Amino acid sequence: APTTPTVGFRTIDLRGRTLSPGELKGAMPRAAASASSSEAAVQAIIDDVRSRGLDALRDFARRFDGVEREHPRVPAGIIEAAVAGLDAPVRAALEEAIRRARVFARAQVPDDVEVEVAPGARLTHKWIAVDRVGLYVPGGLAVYPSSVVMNVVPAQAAGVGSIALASPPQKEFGGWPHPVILAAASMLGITEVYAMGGAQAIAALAYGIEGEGDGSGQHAIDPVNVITGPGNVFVATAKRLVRGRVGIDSEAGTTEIAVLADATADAGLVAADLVSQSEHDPQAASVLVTDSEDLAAAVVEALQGRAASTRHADRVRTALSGPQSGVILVDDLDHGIAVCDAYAAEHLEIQTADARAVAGRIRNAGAIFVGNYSPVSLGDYCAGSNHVLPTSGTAAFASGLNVTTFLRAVQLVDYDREALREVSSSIVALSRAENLPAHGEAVTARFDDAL
Ligand code: HSO
Ligand code: ZN
Repeated sequence: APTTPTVGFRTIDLRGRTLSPGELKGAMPRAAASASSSEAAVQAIIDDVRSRGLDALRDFARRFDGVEREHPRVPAGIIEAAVAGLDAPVRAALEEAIRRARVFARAQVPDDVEVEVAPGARLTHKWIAVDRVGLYVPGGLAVYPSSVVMNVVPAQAAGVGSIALASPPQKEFGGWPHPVILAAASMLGITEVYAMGGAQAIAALAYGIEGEGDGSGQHAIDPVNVITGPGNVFVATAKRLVRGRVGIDSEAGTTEIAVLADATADAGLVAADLVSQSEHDPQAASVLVTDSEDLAAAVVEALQGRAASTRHADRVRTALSGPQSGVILVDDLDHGIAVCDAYAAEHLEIQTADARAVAGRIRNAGAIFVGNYSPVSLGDYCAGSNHVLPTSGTAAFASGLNVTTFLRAVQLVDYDREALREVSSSIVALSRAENLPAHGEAVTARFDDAL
């Protein structure tokens, strides 16, 4: 008899069923959207940070993080010590991760577009980086120095001039963020780091924090224009609540992996990849989509062994057994692709014959991992791609973190006299149609000689 609890990987059998797009979406293994029950609590935290500033941050650090300190700014000496104490192989790995991420991010920088829509009528679509950004790096069940790289590299490639980083204070590290997070920040040239987490960190970045009443008028923390980075439900809710005042990236919630596999897939590898992401969180989602009953059975079998022996066995077992995880049986590959598009996974692995062609047909996913040698773990750390990706189906309309997250496009309008004269009657006609004649008059005033 097995001494370890089994993994209850559920089965959703969609074979032979014709579902409408709405029904198909409803059939996906997703936990009911976390209600906005926390919204009022999060708004209260934001309001408190706005009105009491540093005092509020101090209180929240005590209450939520069990940490006592005057100011959240991480002193240079603490960052230097973290760099000095960095394990050599970890440093080398971070360097490689940064190098690859920079190559990809720099290549993403879009060119400005300049056109002449008529003689002398010039338009430019011009990209400009936002002035200042706040990057959030979580530190809950795990700490994520890799997320420092994922946030900072595209912001720098975009040309953002001022970057602040926030990460929760860790009691076991003297109330500062995890030293590997500090070291990673320093390797990227980031020195403005704050030990603050949760909704209070998002509020401080969005609204800024006044300095102590020393009459200097100096902000202790300057407000930012854009906040990015993954976080727990409080962080995600806070980002939603401050949106509008600042820009935010797409919702990067609890991690998800979907694998589209056929009979040619290696069940052991599929299981390894499903387990890898489920170690993030008991709520993590691991989904297998396949037209092969034999493969499904082999994966479920392999999951039992892996789940039993892995370090975070409890978390993994809970995640795999939850309603958000399981195998979806489909009729064939076309059906599988439709199901993957309906699910719109944060990460989608393609482990089928001709994986590249199949990947080319996928429309909804945060990131697609093609074939046997592109596991999600590669993308989590060292592929050069970004691991801050849209979750819970938002990949149907949102993108993962990238250079354009930190850019705006300004439209430059540059007509000469003749070019304006050319369209003046159109402007007058439309301004009359909208009962806004002064709009037309602003144009005809330039050609009074012609009236
Ligand atoms: N899979 C996570 C990112 C991560 N994994 C960081 C390990 N460290 C969300 O994409
Ligand atoms: Zn991961």
